[in-house]
Amino acid sequence: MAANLTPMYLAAEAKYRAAKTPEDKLAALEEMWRELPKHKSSEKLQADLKKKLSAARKALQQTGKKGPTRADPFYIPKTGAGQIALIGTPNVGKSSIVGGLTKAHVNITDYPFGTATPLPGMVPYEDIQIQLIDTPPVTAEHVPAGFPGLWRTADALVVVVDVSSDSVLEDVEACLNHLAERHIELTDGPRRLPQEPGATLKVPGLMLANKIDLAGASDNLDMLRELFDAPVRIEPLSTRDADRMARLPELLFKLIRVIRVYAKPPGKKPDLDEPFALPAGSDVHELARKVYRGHDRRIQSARIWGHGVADGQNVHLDHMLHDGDVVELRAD
Ligand SMILES: Nc1nc2c(ncn2[C@@H]2O[C@H](COP(=O)(O)OP(=O)(O)O)[C@@H](O)[C@H]2O)c(=O)[nH]1
Ligand SMILES: [Mg+2]
Repeated sequence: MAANLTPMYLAAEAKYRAAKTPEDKLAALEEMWRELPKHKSSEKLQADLKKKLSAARKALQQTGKKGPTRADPFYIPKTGAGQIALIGTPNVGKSSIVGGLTKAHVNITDYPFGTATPLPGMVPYEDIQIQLIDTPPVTAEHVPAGFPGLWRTADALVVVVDVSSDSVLEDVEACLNHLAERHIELTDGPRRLPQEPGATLKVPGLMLANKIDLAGASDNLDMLRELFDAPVRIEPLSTRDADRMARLPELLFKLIRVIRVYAKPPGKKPDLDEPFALPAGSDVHELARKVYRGHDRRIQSARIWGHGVADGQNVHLDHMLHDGDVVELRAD
C-alpha cells in the first residue's frame, strides 16, 4: 500500500462505506481524515478525501433539517492530548464541571437549558492538556441536532448525573439509550471501532454522580450502583468540593488512554516540556509520524530511555512505547 494506511484508517473507511445517513458519512470521513497519514505518498488520497468531505458537508446542509450545517457547533476541532465530551440531562452540573476545571467561560444557571451550544475548555493535567466539552442537555425525548456526531468522534464521553435527584436512574438511562440508539456503548476498556456494519462503537466512558453533597445523594448512589449494571466506573462528585474536583484531571487522563513520549534530537537534550501524546500501545513508528508530521522522512534508528529498556538502548521501530519514554529518532 503506497500510503501506508493504518488499520484505524481502514476501519474508518469501512464505516464510511456502511454509513447510511449524511451525518454518519461525514463522521466517518472526518475519522478517515484524522487517521490518514499526511505524507507525500498519500497526497492523492488526501485530495480525494478533502473533496468527499466537502461534498458530505454540503449533503448535510441540504437535508433541510435544522441539523448540522457548515457552522455545526458540535464540530469542535481536537486540541490537546484528547477530546472528552460531557453528556447529561438539564441542570446536573455539566457547566459547573467544565467551569471548575478549565478557563472556559461557561454559563452556570440554576435553571435548566442554560447551555445552548457546546463549549470546549482545556483541563491541565501534569504536562499536558485535555479538551473537555460542555454541552447542551439531552432529555429522554430530545437530543440536540449534531450532538451524536460528537459522541462518535470524541475520544471519551463522560455521563453526568445529579445523584441527589429522584429521577437519577431515568436520567442515566436517557443518556445511555440515546447512545445505544446510535450503536454507541460506553466501555471501561479501550475505544473499539465497529467490527462490521451496524455493530457498536465502544467509547471509553465515565459516569460522574454529581451533587453528592446534597441530602439523599449517598443513598441514591448506592441504589444506582446496585440496581444499575453500569458499563463504566461511577465516580461521586461535588463541584463544590475542591478535593473531589482535583481528582478529576487524572481520571480524565486515564480515560483518553494516551501515553506521553518525549522526543530527543540526536546529541541534544530531550524536550521535556512538550510531550507527544500518543494512543496507548503506539510504537516508534507512530511517534515518528507525529514528530515529522507531513514530512516523508525515513527513520534510520531509534534509542530509548524509559520503561523496560537499558538507557539509550537501540530499538526496532515496532518497539512499543510507554508513558514517560524518551526517544531519540535518527531520520534521513
Ligand atoms: N449542591 C450542588 N449544586 C451544584 C453542584 N454542581 C452544580 N450545582 C448547581 O446546579 C445548578 C446547575 O448547574 P449547571 O452547571 O448550570 O448544570 P448544567 O445545566 O448541567 O450545565 C446550578 O445552580 C449549580 O450551582 C454540586 O455539586 N452540588
Ligand atoms: Mg450547562
